[in-house]
Amino acid sequence: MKVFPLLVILLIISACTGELVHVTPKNIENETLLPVPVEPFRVTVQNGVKVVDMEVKQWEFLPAVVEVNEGDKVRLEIRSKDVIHGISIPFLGVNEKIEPGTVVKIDFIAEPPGVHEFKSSVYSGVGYKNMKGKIIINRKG
Ligand SMILES: [Cu+2]
Repeated sequence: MKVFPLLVILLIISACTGELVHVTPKNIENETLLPVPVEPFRVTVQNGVKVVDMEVKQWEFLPAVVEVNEGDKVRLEIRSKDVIHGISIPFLGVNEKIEPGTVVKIDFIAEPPGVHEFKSSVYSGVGYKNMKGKIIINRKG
């Protein structure tokens, strides 16, 4: 019975480290049996500003992709649903701590066009390295 040793090895590995069985956004993409959490991309226009209602939790940003148009006035309003997180948005030179119970507001004019990445900047547990997102700025015209 060749399956047995492999099974024992897997059991030992999974008993030793929680990380191996931990579900991260990366392996959700590859795992068709797991339901993929879908939350609406909430954006409202307030006084000409596109306000994006963002949530952060272990270990993701919702939405993880924010798409706006070049020249838009944008405000990200970010709330933590659990522990302290951070958001680093290099193209804006922004690095903010997000504490539960507070709203972090990040205002900017959408430029330059392109795909700009952001990520968590505060260690918030084993999955924090997966906390990434993108701000897509579509070129005008
Ligand atoms: Cu985090």
